[in-house]
Amino acid sequence: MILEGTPCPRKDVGLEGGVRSEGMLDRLEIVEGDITRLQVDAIVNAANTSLLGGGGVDGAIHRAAGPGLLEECQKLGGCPTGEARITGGYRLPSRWVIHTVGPIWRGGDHGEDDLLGNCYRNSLALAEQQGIKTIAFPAISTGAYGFPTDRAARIAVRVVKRFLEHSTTLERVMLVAFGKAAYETYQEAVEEIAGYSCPPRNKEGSG
Ligand code: AR6
Repeated sequence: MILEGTPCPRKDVGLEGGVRSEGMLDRLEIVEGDITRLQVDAIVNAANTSLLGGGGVDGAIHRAAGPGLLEECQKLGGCPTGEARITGGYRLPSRWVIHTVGPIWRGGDHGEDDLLGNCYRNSLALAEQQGIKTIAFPAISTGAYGFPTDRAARIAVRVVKRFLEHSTTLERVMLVAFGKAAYETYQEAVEEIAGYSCPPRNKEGSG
């Protein structure tokens, strides 16, 4: 296992109102750990509009990918908030990196929710265009950009859920929680929005 924690969901209790999105339920997973170690087709970077690197997950991705990533990013000419761009993954285990720019939290009435939703939607659309089957997202905007984590988790789950209801090419979408609290926040969001229970973190067999 590369990551700690138990993928979620395992338990399919269906969606409320009798509408079952058969495939969606086992294509959305919550995992805890370092996104740079994930063996997926693409990892998403929570970048800034320059696309020239920074701290947080952006810094970790650039460090793990090596200088080739920055060289390619320099040719992209930046990226507006809410949009997404794709590059290679260089020394990362993932073949691609999708860079998206989350909104800076300014109290919630400056379009932050829509912009954050756009990040997930545009990244997933780009992945689909590229034929990517497995993709992992960090909790965009919830670090340096100050977006409240529970609100961001609900937006992430809602957008991914809707997208998967229409996508036939994406096989697995992972929401990566960096730490226990973030994992629990995602658990709650999945239970509330997708209508199923996640297993407790680090259940049986992990101590
Ligand atoms: N794996 C998974 N998640 C991580 C990792 C990791 N290795 N490292 C941090 N996180 P942030 P933002 C989580 O600040 O808020 C950068 O300087 C972290 O706990 O990385 O979108 C950019 O260049 C948090 O939940 O991104 C921008 O200037 C989440 O990733 C700015 O920060 C996002 O935190 C973007 O801020």
